[in-house]
Amino acid sequence: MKCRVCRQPAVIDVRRHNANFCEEHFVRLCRDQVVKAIEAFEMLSPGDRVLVAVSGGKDSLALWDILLALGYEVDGLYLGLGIGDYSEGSGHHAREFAAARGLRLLEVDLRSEHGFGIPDGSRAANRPPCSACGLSKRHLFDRAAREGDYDALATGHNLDDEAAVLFGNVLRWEGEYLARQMPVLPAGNGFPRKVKPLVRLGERETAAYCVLRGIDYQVEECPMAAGNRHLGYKAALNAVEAQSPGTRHAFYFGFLDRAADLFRSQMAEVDQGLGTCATCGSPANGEVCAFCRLVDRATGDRGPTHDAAVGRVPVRLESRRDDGVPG
Ligand code: Q46
Ligand code: ZN
Ligand code: ZN
Repeated sequence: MKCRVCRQPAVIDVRRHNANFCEEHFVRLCRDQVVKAIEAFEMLSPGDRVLVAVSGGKDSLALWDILLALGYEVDGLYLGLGIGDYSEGSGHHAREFAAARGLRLLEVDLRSEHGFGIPDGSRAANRPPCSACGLSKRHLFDRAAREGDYDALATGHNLDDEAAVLFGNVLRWEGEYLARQMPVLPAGNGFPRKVKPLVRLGERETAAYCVLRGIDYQVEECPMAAGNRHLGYKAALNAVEAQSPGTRHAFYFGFLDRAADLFRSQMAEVDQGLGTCATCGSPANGEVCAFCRLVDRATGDRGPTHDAAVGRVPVRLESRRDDGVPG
């Protein structure tokens, strides 16, 4: 097995590209794929200040490393979800990565700052954990990017994630979600610009990138993911990809090229009528935003915000489920 570029012994095969690579050229391939995505979708401009949502897993740490190598000014943001050992481990990996490189890592802790962790809060609010978690992440990431005046918020969603979310949304013809399933969403309505620079890399590649770069990441998956639909969609696409390498890429990028525009009008409809949350100042459908309503329910607070707004507004409209993954 020889590297396609230099003919030296290869360390990894990438079936989608029908090629093998040595360490140096694989690392270069990953960075080139990120550059390609950034340029094709005009995600970032040179000199942008970027905030990366860091979970301590392979994707977000690979993303942070690659954006730094490409010369962007990048800080990290870690959100403590209060999910026992999993959160302990993920926080540890995020902090280690930042400390070893002298990087700035912002931290928000759901339990100490908002009074609940995902397992207990979702139970109290009677919401599936990944739904409460996704809503909390979107809200707190957006808020941190806005308050820190970053040019963009970057997340580590990779090709496998995005294709699986697309698959789920297509199976149910979720027009609003399909309208938002772009690798870049412009700033506006109080939301920061959001970018997904890893959409041209699969998760096997981000894992290999971390190993080759000596990045120690959290391998353990979140225990709350077990049995969720997203994993089922991923498994289904893995089976198709194993039979026919390149199908996942063709499915996702074919959608972006040929179908995404058909759903755009639904995005505009959803964005109309967004106001400002009376409690926290974030964008909101109604008086109080979905996150503040979640906090009320998760902490059992039956104060005025709860009485005024809980249950009145369908959370799905405001929640802009644009980052796809259950989290
Ligand atoms: S962290 Fe959160 Fe994920 Fe855990 S609770 Fe679900 S959404 S699975 S990526
Ligand atoms: Zn090589
Ligand atoms: Zn709010």
